[in-house]
Amino acid sequence: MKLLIAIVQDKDASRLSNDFIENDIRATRLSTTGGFLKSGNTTFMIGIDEERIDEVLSLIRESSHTRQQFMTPPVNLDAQLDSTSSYPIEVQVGGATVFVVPVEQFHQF
Ligand code: 2BA
Repeated sequence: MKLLIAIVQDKDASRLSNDFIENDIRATRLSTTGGFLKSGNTTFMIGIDEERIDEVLSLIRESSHTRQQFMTPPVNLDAQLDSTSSYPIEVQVGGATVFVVPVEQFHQF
């Protein structure tokens, strides 16, 4: 068994959640926050047999979209006055970030 940790954008999470249910894939959905943009995203924890990893990755790939987002960097008071550092910058987010982690033991009591 492996644990897939998949970080997806909130806009893609509902569809992916439904895809998991339709395909009998057990998942736990967590509300998380991106460390860089400090905006909400969704993290799925999926315990799955090794032979189904590709199936899960395909579902994640199909439902996760790349989007452009804007973020305003924090103002640096030490910077020179003509600095453009407080202007919004465009950041590309997604599709999905996925970690595949070995599972030593799995119990359900
Ligand atoms: P955030 O940390 O909010 O990052 C959002 C997007 O901002 C990232 O998209 C990336 O394009 C950009 N970004 C992140 N850190 C940056 C930096 N230091 N300088 C410039 N641009 C930066 P994604 O790479 O698609 O990541 C989407 C979300 O996935 C991240 O949200 C974070 O929650 C998670 N994530 C990505 N890589 C991760 C990693 N190695 N470990 C843990 N979480 C990760």
